[in-house]
Amino acid sequence: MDRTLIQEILEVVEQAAIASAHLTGLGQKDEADAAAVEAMRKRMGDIQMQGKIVIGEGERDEAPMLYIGEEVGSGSGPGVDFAVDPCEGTNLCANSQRGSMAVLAASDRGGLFNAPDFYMKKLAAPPAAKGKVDIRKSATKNIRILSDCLGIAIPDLTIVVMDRARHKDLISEIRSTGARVQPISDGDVQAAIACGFAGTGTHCLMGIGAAPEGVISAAAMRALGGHFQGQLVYDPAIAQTSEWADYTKEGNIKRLNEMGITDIDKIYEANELASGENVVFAGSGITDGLLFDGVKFEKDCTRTSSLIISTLDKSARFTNTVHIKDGAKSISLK
Ligand code: VTB
Repeated sequence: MDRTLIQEILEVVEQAAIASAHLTGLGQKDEADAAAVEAMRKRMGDIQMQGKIVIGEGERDEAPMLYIGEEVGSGSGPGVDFAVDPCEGTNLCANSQRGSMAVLAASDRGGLFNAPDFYMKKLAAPPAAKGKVDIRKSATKNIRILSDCLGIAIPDLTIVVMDRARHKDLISEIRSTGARVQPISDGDVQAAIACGFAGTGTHCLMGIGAAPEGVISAAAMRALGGHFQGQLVYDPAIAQTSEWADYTKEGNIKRLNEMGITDIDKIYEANELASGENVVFAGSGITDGLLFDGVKFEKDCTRTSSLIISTLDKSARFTNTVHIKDGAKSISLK
């Protein structure tokens, strides 16, 4: 991978965000997702690379595009692996709520963990707490460590947790320390990455979300130097999701083993989930969010706001792009 890829990858997420944004607020989550998938795939096709989707919309038989194993790009050039989530937070997009975005992570061949479509217990925290907080420790202990590392009093810490039945005890425990809980309905990628920046008002992400999204968060946090750890969740009694109504713990363990994952309780560090020599995270807002704004449609242009974090040049670029319409007469500065 080289730096020229950064610009191309930016355009990939911008195009996906614009495509989904046309459907914001229409209550059509599948359509919003499909539009982003199509736009992402189309723009990827123009990149000189031998790209491969390692985390995508699912297996080939359940997803017509951006399925796991799909080859993307021109077919010549560097080998690049992609973990994509073209419309992260489809419910947020469909309901015109904050926090949906088009995201991907890219790395050299073999540089991203091929996460199964399972759940993952996650812990994300700012760079100052990297390696000090630990997913093996209790929430109470981690909050004390976080407070010490950040120099922020516990009552001033905000811990983001997905608003799910499985987190009832976790939320009670966090509140009992005096720290604030911010429950979110969706979008734990944005919450995890927000921990990597000071000033976002988000100090830590705790709890269980989807594993594929965990790899994308890990790539961003690795490039930022933030803390991220993940552990696969295979017990339906812990995940407490209707998605797994017909699944058993034993069946899930068998599925993991069949995928070659035998150390099922392994705790993955950010640099194991995103292990390539170089990793790039790219996200573009569909709706407004903590990190960047959503797509704005104007008379003569469309504006996108994005973030690219890259180990290639050790940068986090916040970009605003004006996409100019044919025949545009007036483009305002902001
Ligand atoms: C998780 C989370 C995502 O969807 O995948 C969630 O990681 C779905 O979780 O950020 P449930 O199955 O518990 O509803 C998101 O919130 C959005 O894609």
